[in-house]
Amino acid sequence: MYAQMVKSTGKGVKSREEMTEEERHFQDRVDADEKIEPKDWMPEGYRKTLIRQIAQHAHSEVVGQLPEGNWITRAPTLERKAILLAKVQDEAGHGLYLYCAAETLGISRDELTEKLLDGSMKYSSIFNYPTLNWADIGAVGWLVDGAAIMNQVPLQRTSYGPYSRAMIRICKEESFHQRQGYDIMMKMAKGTPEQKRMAQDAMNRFWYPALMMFGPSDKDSVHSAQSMAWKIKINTNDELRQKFVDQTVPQAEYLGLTIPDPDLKWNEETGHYDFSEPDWSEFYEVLKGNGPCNTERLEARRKAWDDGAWVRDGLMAHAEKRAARRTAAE
Ligand code: BYC
Repeated sequence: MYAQMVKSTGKGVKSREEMTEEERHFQDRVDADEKIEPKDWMPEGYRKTLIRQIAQHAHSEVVGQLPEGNWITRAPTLERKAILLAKVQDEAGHGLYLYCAAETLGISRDELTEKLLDGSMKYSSIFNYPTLNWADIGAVGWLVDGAAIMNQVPLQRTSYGPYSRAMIRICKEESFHQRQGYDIMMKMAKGTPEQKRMAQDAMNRFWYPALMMFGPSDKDSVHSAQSMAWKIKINTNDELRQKFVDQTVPQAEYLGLTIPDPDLKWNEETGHYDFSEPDWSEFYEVLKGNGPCNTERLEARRKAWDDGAWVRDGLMAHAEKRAARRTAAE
């Protein structure tokens, strides 16, 4: 498997001969599908890549609450409000499991938050797009959570134990999220002509940003080769994007919605849909901080961090007092 990987994607991955004894042993464990646990020896690059990917994912869960939280007070019915509230709370939970998984690699949650707020760590590009109306909440659940699951189901088999275990629970909840999004889209798409128009408009705006969630095309992906050799990633970005398109097109057809891509068509020979690539220059602009909502999202997170300072201080003071009392009693 490892040899195959190096041959197919090559770049930047050490050959067995270039590895130290420890690295070879580590790679053998990964190849044998053994889970790597926090106290095990691991290459520094493995630790760093995991921290980057897990934290980026955790930040995405937390920032991802913002575009949806925006509609909790305006949900059309009490039932929809309760469902959306539960979903947004789930995202906070996902962030928590992931921050805990990252902490097992020797970095604190505070440090990770600071890196998000100073812009040195990323979160998913998708959350820099606005949710303009209720149909967008359907599109986010269906397309964004749908893309997230496509990426996250294989990550249940990732080589790092705490990450893979966090992912198992997250995936269960994400499936519910995707279904609730599709349910909203079904109501809208089968509703009045105005509701159908809104559903189509949401689809038009979220389709390409959802495709971008899988990251740059394989030829431009910086980390894929090494991350796949270490089984931090199980599939390439393009493989997952293709799977997502193949899964989503029939769902859109069932809704009676049109995918905003005139070149989308079924390819008999490959057994997959051919589709147009997203505008990668837009993707890189969003990554640089120039998406429609980058500034607003980071401002909201900075405000939440500052507003929560008194809670963190209070908890620390309480913990210190308890520790002092315990020491005095000993
Ligand atoms: N957004 O070498 P590549 C969710 C960066 S869903 C921003 O291919 P990699 C949720 C990448 O970090 C979303 N940045 O990278 C859903 C790298 O830059 P750096 C979260 C992106 O890591 C619903 C550069 O581009 N899911 O949470 O091998 C509701 C080159 O890319 C993006 C995850 O994070 C992007 N879309 O592959 C609430 C899943 N794509 O770091 C919440 C775990 C790429 O070198 N993550 N970049 O400066 C992964 O599977 C991988 O990290 C990715 C990227 C497939 C995303």
